[in-house]
Amino acid sequence: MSTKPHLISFKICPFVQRSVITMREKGVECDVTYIDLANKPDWFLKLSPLGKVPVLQVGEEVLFESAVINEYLDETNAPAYHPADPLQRGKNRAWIEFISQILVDQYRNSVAGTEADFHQHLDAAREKIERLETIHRGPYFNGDEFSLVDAAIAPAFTRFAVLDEALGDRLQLNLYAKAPKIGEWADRLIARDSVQSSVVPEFAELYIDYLRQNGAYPASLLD
Ligand SMILES: N[C@@H](CCC(=O)N[C@@H](CS)C(=O)NCC(=O)O)C(=O)O
Repeated sequence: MSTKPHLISFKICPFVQRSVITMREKGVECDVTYIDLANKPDWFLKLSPLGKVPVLQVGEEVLFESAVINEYLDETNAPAYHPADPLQRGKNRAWIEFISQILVDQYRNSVAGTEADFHQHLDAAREKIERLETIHRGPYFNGDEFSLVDAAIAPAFTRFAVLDEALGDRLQLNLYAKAPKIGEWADRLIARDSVQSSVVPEFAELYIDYLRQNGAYPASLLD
């Protein structure tokens, strides 16, 4: 039997991507099973208490919630990406939760059915990005070293970049106009090997297809 952890994934899930980035950064190998969230297998529902990915199986044990999985990976594979100081570690955890809300805004923005909804959720994400601008140290969230906060936000940058690449002239996302440090952070993280290799090669097509299948406003601009 394999001793590698087993990740249960959905190819375009940003929360799964967080854990894959952490594994890539730390050189942790894992087995991956992709599932279709529109048709969840029974074995998955038995494992995942909330019916959500990511799930990480470690031997007979099951972990869920991306922030928890990332802390487990961090604690069991050096070097540590969470600060040693309890106050700083707590702050990092708090900002990871804040960034989870950007992922929610980003999801709602991308699948919005109308232009008004699209802008409402884009504005919510932009507001949070501008707030991050006031506390971001650079080049990474805590300064020189990559951290779990960097792993947490990179999937948002990945998805906004795909939308910008496909539809930038029509959508005018302008996310970083008032947050130049966050714009640089996005470019730096997107260029990182761990982030590049954290999604399947056909990610951009799958993502756009998903928006089309969901009747999303941004996808309607492609036709
Ligand atoms: N808080 C969770 C969020 C995970 C999540 O929302 N995963 C989505 C896919 S990106 C999911 O599995 N959704 C299935 C559902 O809600 O039915 C985490 O950080 O792991």
